[in-house]
Amino acid sequence: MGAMTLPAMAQEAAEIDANGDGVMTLDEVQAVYGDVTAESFSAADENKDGALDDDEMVAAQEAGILPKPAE
Ligand SMILES: [Ca+2]
Ligand SMILES: [Ca+2]
Repeated sequence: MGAMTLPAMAQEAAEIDANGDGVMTLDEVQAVYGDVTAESFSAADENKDGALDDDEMVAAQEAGILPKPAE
């Protein structure tokens, strides 16, 4: 455990973003949260570009669309 200066959300997003391109695709999200459906992903993808950025991920977690990171 290091990087204590990073917000927990940013750490989690970095873990989900397997290829490090700054956005999370459905495949990447499902690799971490296997029960996330395409429907849930689409609901979280507010700008409908087919990927979640940090803001969309946080908003979706706050809205209960996607699971929050384990505490
Ligand atoms: Ca990615
Ligand atoms: Ca998006």
